[in-house]
Amino acid sequence: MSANASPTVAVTPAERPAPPAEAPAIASSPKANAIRALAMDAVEKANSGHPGLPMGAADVATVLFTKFLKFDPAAPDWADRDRFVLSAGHGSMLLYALLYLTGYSSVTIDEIKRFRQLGSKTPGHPENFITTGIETTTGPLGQGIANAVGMALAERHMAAVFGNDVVDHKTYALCSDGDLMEGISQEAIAFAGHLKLSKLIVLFDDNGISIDGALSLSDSTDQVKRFEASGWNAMRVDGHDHAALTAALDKAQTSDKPTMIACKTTIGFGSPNKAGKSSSHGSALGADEIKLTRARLGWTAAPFEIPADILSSWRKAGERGKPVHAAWDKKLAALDAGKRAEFTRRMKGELPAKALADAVRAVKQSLTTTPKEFATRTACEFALESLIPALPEMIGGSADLTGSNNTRTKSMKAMSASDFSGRFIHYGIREHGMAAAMNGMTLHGGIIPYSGTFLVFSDYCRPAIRLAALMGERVIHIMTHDSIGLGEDGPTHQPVEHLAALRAIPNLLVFRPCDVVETLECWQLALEAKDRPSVLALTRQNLPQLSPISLDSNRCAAGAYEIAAADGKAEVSIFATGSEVAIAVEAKKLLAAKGVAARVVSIPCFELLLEGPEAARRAVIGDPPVKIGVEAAVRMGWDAIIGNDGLFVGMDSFGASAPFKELYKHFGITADKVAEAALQKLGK
Ligand SMILES: Cc1ncc(C[n+]2csc(CCOP(=O)(O)OP(=O)(O)O)c2C)c(N)n1
Repeated sequence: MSANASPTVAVTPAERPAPPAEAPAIASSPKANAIRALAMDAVEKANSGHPGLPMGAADVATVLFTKFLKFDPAAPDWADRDRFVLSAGHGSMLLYALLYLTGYSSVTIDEIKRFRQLGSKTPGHPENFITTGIETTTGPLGQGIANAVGMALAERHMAAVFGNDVVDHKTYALCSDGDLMEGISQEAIAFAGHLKLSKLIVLFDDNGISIDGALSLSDSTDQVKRFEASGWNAMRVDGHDHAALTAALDKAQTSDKPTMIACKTTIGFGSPNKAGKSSSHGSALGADEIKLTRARLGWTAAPFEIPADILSSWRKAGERGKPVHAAWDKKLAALDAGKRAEFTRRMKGELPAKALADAVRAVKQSLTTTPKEFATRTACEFALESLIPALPEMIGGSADLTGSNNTRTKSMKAMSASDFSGRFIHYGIREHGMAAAMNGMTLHGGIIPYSGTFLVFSDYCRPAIRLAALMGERVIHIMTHDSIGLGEDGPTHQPVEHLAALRAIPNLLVFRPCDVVETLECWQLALEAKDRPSVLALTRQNLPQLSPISLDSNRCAAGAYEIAAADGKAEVSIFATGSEVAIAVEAKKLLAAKGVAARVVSIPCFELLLEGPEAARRAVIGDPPVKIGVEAAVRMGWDAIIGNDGLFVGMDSFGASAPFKELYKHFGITADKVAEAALQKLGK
């Protein structure tokens, strides 16, 4: 709470104590009351949900949606619409009410009646893949504001490339105390302030209440000062005073910095006994309290009914964007035809198929004549040197590990507050903020973002990666230093459980290529996976070029393939990923010297193998007497391939600090150990 700080705009309202049960009617906006009534009714009917935030933030949302937000309910995907992110996703009824009232066809009154029911367009938290008009999936607090930063950054980049005539919109986010308490919000705020994302406007629902009670139980941050310290323009307003809100939003329109407006509100506004209390946060008000609240707000319509004049004035607000949209269509039509086609292609997320195919083929051709012994992180940079010129939508970055991740090619200019046309982003040491901003960039459209950090820090990105997978968004994470093979940095930096943990996320592709050819092919697959995120786990240490090159096909597309066939009928199948494929190939030679025929299968992507046709899976896994998995990581997940009686050579503890070759020996991940294990199982 920040009651002692001086206001920048309008008045700082006094604390509003909850009024007694018999409180008299209060002056309130009928439009905002429509939101309040819908939130009360829907939560009551579902007997589940969060009425407090929608009731408290109804005035803020009303001013924003009726006076400022540029949108067209008839064209929810209009490229130049303002983006609105409800970062506090638990207040989903605020968004559903707004979509219904302004006239989006996705949310009807029947859908509001089906709030939180199976198959409805109104699930507990906003899901952008379910309900048209919702920009991003929120619920895990803090993600939305970081998504908004990515959206605002994407807007600046696209404007730099295609011009302000066709790209000129704002990004608004409504955040709660919880959003701003989460650590990710600091990453997002600091990054946005540094980049002077002046078209980003955060509306803070400053109600001083969270689930446990008053915010004073756990926080005493002055949020205005905090934002100011991060380079924002910040102000305080009475969040129920439409004139004050309008003045603040007006001021934000021309700011040269991102703006935060702390809107002092009362959670559960209008409820005589629950307003200002955490009891209105996350459960139905109850029939009696709803009755009292209606009386207090002067709301006489039946449940789920919006009086015609109020609905009509909301619908009129929804029509505001129509002429603006029509004018924009003309601006798009006036663009040079090539530029227009490119803008449209990029916003649709379509790849330049021929350019990509040509780039991949050219690199393969060069590797046919000049094989490379590269670390796969270097192989990644090698691939990027050809992919970056071919795909202008690729925007790279790193969380301060650029030289280690090899994600920046020679031609890439860094993005900055004074030049957003660059294609490389220095995210700073902000892995979580980076991953969430990348989600926002993809959601904005026109961009395929890729990151860089160490695989061990995928834990720091995980909540955002999970949401990318849930939303089905193409973001690509380059995660290097993918095992004990990173050596001397030791166990804090050596991932052992991370591959398994990432493979556990549904809809995420986890690639671990074994050499330069597979790295290129995995890049191609990640780019082509329009509806899912990918992680590429890459090595620090050099690896030989082992994969046979197929100019016209992508061997990694099946998830696994036989990289070295057995001489004769295989007694042993060795399955390996990434850096351990070379070890498996050595083990095969050792077994051959003992008269044992072995084959080696490289598995660059478990998901593609396990999702693929059963016959292909059976064929590549085969059924030899001995199956061995080799991966410098934990066994979890491997039984799907080697069976629970399969052998596994990998890690079952944390690593250690030493040169990498010594570590492989120390932890027994060597060709000798693989061959030994196979011979023992065969009784030889
Ligand atoms: C990362 C995360 N942690 C916890 C929760 C559970 N949760 C939902 S709302 C909330 C806090 C509510 O306080 P506030 O953000 O101030 O929202 P308000 O009470 O104003 O609606 C919590 C802890 C969550 N959604 N996301």
